[in-house]
Amino acid sequence: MPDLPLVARGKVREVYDAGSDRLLLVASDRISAYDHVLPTPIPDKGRVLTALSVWWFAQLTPVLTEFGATHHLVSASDVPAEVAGRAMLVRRLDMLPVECVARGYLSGSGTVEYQRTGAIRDVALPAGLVEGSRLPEPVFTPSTKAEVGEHDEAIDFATVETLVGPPRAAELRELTLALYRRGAEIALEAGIVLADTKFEFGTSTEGQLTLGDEVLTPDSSRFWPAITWSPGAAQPSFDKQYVRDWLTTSGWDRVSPPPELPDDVVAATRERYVTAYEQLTGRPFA
Ligand code: Q0T
Repeated sequence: MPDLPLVARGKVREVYDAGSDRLLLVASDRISAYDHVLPTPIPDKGRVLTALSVWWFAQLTPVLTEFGATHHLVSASDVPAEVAGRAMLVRRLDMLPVECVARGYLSGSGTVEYQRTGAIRDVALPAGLVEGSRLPEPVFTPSTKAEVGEHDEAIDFATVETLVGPPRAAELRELTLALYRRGAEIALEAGIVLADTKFEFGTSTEGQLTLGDEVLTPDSSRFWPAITWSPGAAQPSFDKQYVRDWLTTSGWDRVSPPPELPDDVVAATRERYVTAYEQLTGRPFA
């Protein structure tokens, strides 16, 4: 949409070339569920997720500084008018080919692998955990970005070492866990369980380890309301529960193109994103 060369288009956002060593990340109002992008946008989703990410970059700066690292955000205000509020001007990085996942609770693909093997790749876990259980310690469960349409593939730590070298691999694991711990602590104070999240890192032109992408949003993380947290069954998703519940009862087969969402589901989902932002930041969403 801005008058810049498109570099990449994802399911719910776009990346533009913004000149020498800069990119413009633009979040859309599109929402995905069950691996499909829905035809109905959620008004303000792009602005809420961008504002949340910007807020988290500031919250996490002390952790990054401890590790001699930084983040890629340059400005969320110096952006083209057409995308104001839902765009971030960032430093262009050499991205590391590892999705840095931290999990503090068992869920999703983590539960599936744990039930089969008692571990997630090379990370052994205690017996008796169920969907939604809090882990004794947060764990680093990296993955590789899959080809378009495929799911990310879990990899073991030795594979991370092969991909980025042993010293960088160790740094990624420790920094990922430190960022997750701080993020989960802040979220829990606001009544939100941060079950897991995915970070992406790169190196700056000067060689500094740099946190990229969007951070600790509902699109890159699992947020659960703390008040209903109850291990043993799937936890309600903070943001998409109304959408998933409605799609389930709609009769959609999860294969055909998904149906349009009704207005009440759109409104309730928009409210969930705004509530997540306001609850976490303590600020009204403008
Ligand atoms: C990236 C260089 O393409 C992506 O999403 C699909 C639309 C994700 N992605 C981001 C980069 C970034 C960032 N963030 C950066 N700062 N520098 N590349 C590459 N892919």
